[in-house]
Order: sequence, then C-alpha cells, then structure tokens
Amino acid sequence: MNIFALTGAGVSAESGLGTFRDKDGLWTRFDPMKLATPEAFVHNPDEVHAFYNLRRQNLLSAEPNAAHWALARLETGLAERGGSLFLCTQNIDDLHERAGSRQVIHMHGELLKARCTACGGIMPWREDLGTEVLCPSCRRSGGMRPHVVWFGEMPLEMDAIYDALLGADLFVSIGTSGSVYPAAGFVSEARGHGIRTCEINLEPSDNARQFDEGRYGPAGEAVPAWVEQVLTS
Ligand code: BJW
Repeated sequence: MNIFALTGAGVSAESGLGTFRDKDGLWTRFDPMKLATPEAFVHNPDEVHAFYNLRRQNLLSAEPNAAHWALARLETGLAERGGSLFLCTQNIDDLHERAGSRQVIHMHGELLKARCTACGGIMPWREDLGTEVLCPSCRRSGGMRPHVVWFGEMPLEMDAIYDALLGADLFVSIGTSGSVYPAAGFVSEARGHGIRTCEINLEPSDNARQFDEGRYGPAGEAVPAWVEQVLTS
C-alpha cells in the first residue's frame, strides 16, 4: 500500500510546540499578517526575526512524541511490505526527522534553515537571525530570513507532492485544521481521483465531511493506534 500522509501543527502539539488556530494558538495571540508575510519582513524585520528566533529556541528544546515515532515506524513497515509512505508536513520543525523518518517533504519550509534573499543561498541555521547577520555565502547583511513559506509565497516541492498524492492508495491528514491552501485542497483532490481518505485529529476539522474516515483523539494516541492497525491488517 502507498500512503500519502499530510501532517500539521497538531502532530507536534504534544511535544510542546504551539498550534496556530486552537484556543491559545499562535494566530490567536499574534497577527499572521504582521509576522508571516514577505511584506511584514520588509516593513518590520526585527519583529519577524524575534518571533522566529523564539520559536527556533523552543524547537531546539522540544522532543518528538509518540505520533512522530509511529510515523517513522510506518515508513519502515510499509517499505518491508513493498509499499511506501510519502510524508508531507506543513510543519517547519524537524521532529519527524529526529524520530527517524527518512523522507520528509517540508512544504512550508524548515525553521532550522536560513535563506539569503540577496544570493538565494539556503543553509542550516540554529542561532538567532537578525538584520545585522551576514550571509556566510555572499557576505551581505539584511537579507537573511528563516527558510519558511509565508502567506502569499509558493509552497515548496508542489510537483513532487501532487505526483505522490495522485499515486497513493490512501490519503491521511493528521493534526491539521485544513484551513490553509494548497494543503487544505489535498483531500478533495484525492477524492476526485478515487483515493480513500482518512483524518486523524483532536476533533473534526473544517474539512471533516470530505473524509471517508475520521479518527479523533490526541495524535500521540490516535496515530500509533492507526499505524498498528495499518501494519497488522
Ligand atoms: C491536535 C492536537 C493533538 C491540536 N493531536 N490534533 C485558496 C482559497 C483561499 C485562500 C487561498 C487559496 N490559495 C491560497 C490562498 C492563500 C493562503 C491561504 O490558504 N490562506 C488561508 C488562511 C485561507 N495560502 C497561501 O498563501 C500559501 N501559498 C499559496 O497558496 O501559493 C499559491 C499556490 C496555490 C496552489 C498551488 C501552489 C501555490 C502559503 C501558505 C503558507 C502558510 N504558512 C504558515 C506559516 C509557516 C511558517 C510558520 O510556521 O510560522 O504555515 S501559516 C500556518 O498555517 C503554518 C501551518 O503550516 C499552516 C497550517 O496550520 P495547521 O498545521 O493546520 O495548524 P492549525 O493550528 O490550523 O491546526 C492544528 C490542528 O491540530 C487543529 O485542527 C487541532 O484540532 C489539531 N490538534 N492538538 C491531534 N494533540
């Protein structure tokens, strides 16, 4: 079986990383238009850097949880059975990789990478960023930004994502509210091609009616239970 899994902030919630739209979520406390757009970075880079510097520090002290471990187990288990897992995450954390997932597509970028808007270089980055930081590659300052996808920007690896989605036997959406496009449209795309769809979330998402199956509960419990079922069926 070939499974396409889309993960969102809910999969990392039990690792202590905040979600966006839940009660107390990041976008209920901060205005995304002032922090997660290219325009915000041009007009107020210090505020944008402070927001991502704090989140980078939080990430460095977070650990993967049972949902991340289970998805890594699923990748190995499906490969042993002649199948595959395509793991596409909207998350900018590296918790899937730290749990052992080998192939992860970060459609909204990676917090532990920086990108230079002057020369286009992309590099691993664990320290704070600021407008005074020099690009290690072109030595210019002012252009270093988190390698993440803001509103209005093109998500990454879309061709590979749609190829994998349309080649899957099952589309599973885990811990995402289904409110940000293009990811929110994957379920209807899958359904339109006759692919079975399943949602695993704390509670039914905005798109819940579009899924053939819904499994509800904390990801740290619901994902391992589902993976166990997939690998033993
Ligand atoms: C648990 C749990 C637990 C809690 N266990 N579950 C079409 C229609 C309308 C608008 C648009 C459209 N196309 C484009 C747009 C504009 C825009 C958009 O979608 N806006 C919407 C707000 C309407 N999209 C874009 O601008 C995107 N670019 C684009 O579309 O380019 C053109 C294009 C089109 C087609 C193909 C190709 C290109 C870019 C979007 C970039 C999003 N960026 C962010 C920030 C990234 C950096 C950062 O992290 O700061 O990405 S916004 C934020 O939302 C972040 C997330 O990845 C994303 C999704 O959030 P997610 O993961 O779903 O989190 P939540 O909080 O919403 O939900 C968490 C869920 O978990 C909840 O359901 C909880 O119940 C659950 N949960 N605890 C299990 N323990």
